[in-house]
Amino acid sequence: MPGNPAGGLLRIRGVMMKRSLAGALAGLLAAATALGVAELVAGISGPLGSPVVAVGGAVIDLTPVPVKDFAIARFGGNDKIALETGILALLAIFAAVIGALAIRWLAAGLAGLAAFGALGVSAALTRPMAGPADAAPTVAGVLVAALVLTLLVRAARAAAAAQGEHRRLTASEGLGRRRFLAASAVAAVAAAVSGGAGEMLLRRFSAAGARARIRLPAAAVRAPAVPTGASLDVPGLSSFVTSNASFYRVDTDLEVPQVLPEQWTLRITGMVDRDIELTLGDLLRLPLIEHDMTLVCVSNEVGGSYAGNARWLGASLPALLRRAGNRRGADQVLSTSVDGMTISTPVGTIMDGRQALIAVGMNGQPLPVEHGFPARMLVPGLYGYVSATKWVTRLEVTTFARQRAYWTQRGYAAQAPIRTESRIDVPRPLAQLKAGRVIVAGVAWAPHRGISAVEVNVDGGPWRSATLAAADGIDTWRQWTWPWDAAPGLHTLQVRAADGTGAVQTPRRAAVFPSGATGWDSVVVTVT
Ligand SMILES: Nc1nc2c(c(=O)[nH]1)N[C@H]1C(S)=C(S)[C@@H](COP(=O)(O)O)O[C@H]1N2
Ligand SMILES: [Mo]
Repeated sequence: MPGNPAGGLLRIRGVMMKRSLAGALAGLLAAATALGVAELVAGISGPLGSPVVAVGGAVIDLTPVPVKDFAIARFGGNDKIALETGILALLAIFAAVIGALAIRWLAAGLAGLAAFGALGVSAALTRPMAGPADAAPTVAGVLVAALVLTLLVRAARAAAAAQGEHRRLTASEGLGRRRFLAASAVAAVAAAVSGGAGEMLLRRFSAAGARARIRLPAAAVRAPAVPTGASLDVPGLSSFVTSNASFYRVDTDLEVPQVLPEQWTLRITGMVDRDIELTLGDLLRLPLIEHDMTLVCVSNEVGGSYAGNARWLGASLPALLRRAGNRRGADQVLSTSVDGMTISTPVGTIMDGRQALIAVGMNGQPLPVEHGFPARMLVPGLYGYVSATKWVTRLEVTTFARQRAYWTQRGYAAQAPIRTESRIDVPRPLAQLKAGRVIVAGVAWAPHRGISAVEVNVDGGPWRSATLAAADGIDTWRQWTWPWDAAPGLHTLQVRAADGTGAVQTPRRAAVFPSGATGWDSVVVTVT
């Protein structure tokens, strides 16, 4: 076709397309090697420097509250997987673009890589627990990526140059292409092997082994047995005690903090007569209190599942504050976690006689790692974001005027008692039921006020009293049931509860932000 100008043009465009594709592939492979090598180095220097984790953590902290609420509501416990997938997808797109650029202008591609490196390093270094060593994984990854990109770009250019000389598949073109493919394969294998080795090395930092070796002492103050009749056996109804495995998890951590007991201490400081510092051994030697309480997340939507009930074991938080000598005038305990999370709790609430704990046990076991091992704070009646600091390591006695915590800086309320809520667990939304006797059942909670009544209505008719299961104190939720004579048709069931003061749940719909959702839960079902 040399005589045909249009054909020549097509051919040139075809060659350029191929070059861009080869460049994109080179960019992707360079990025994959960078991540693999970074993981390997993080396996030596520690998990905080892993660039995806560091960037993800920075993204979480910089995300505006409405987007966070959306992510929690939309992706639930999978919000972190969604974030990591998003980061990797963005990285892949940029890597492909950088590669396509590099094949024309290598220096520009390398500059793009350096910009990525700078982003990764600054994210790693600004993470709350990070040290200078946490820059190493990204730096090593970017250096190797630069090498891979350079080699692949040279090989691709050699192949393209041979093809550009208008020869049929000649020896030289075949050689260039083979060199590019071989180099690509080597890069892919290097990425996989270094990444895999890094994953294995990172297991050293796991706290699971240390947790398995902990023996919890017996409680000095046992919780009374859960009354028979507090725990009903209705299929589909939330069990009275939520197992550790099914307890909801909400935190800002992409990677669960791994705290080794021998490195952990709890410091109480600030407006106190004397600072105290406790090791885990010290904490376990204190008289431990067993207490049943329901923990609820402020992000729980009406009818949502971010609530759980457990038997906790821990040291008395008010006793610890008294031992430190908390001064008059201090109205806030600002607790800090190893992950940098800060949570503010009113001193008055902690000291008013309720069982506020530094908890070490959950349902007869050491705290699970994702629920705060080795120790977390708990205050009955308060939403988790103002009370339930996991992996807690420091309590500063201070004032609301002087300091603000993570979520309160982002506009959430500083005073946040858990709102009265009730939920229909069965029947499920849009269930198809047979006419006749149907058991409607669910849970209701108003921690530290207790539940005094639950009522159900059908299709906006009169409110009917549900039967409450026995109460296990005022800090836990209560199951309820209501027998319904269901007639054929489409029906809406609604529920509302009254707390221990007699106050009935408001029908007014309020959003999660800034102090918890309100409104009545409802389900629509079909009866035939
Ligand atoms: N360190 C730390 N503690 C934390 C959080 C967090 O993000 N980091 N989230 C809080 C919130 S918002 C809630 S609702 C509870 C949830 O506790 P769980 O994950 O054990 O259910 O933990 C609280 N403690
Ligand atoms: Mo929460």
